[in-house]
Amino acid sequence: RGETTELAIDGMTCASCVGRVEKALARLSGVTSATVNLATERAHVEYVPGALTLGDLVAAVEATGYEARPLT
Ligand code: 9UX
Repeated sequence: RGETTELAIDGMTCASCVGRVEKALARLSGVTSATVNLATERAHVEYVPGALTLGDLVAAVEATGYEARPLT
């Protein structure tokens, strides 16, 4: 088990958005788990410590077309 963090995600309006954001995060090298909750508009991410920065997570989400803000 690695590091965990939460991101606030803006711009998701349907379940497919959730899938897109989860996929964008899970694709990053070092991410071991990414789950997105549409109701709370939050992403929960587990990753290998030191493998990436919060900025990398934010950039991956924003490249997919949503807004992201680290909560930790
Ligand atoms: Mo649903 Mo999200 O039709 O970008 S995939 S709104």
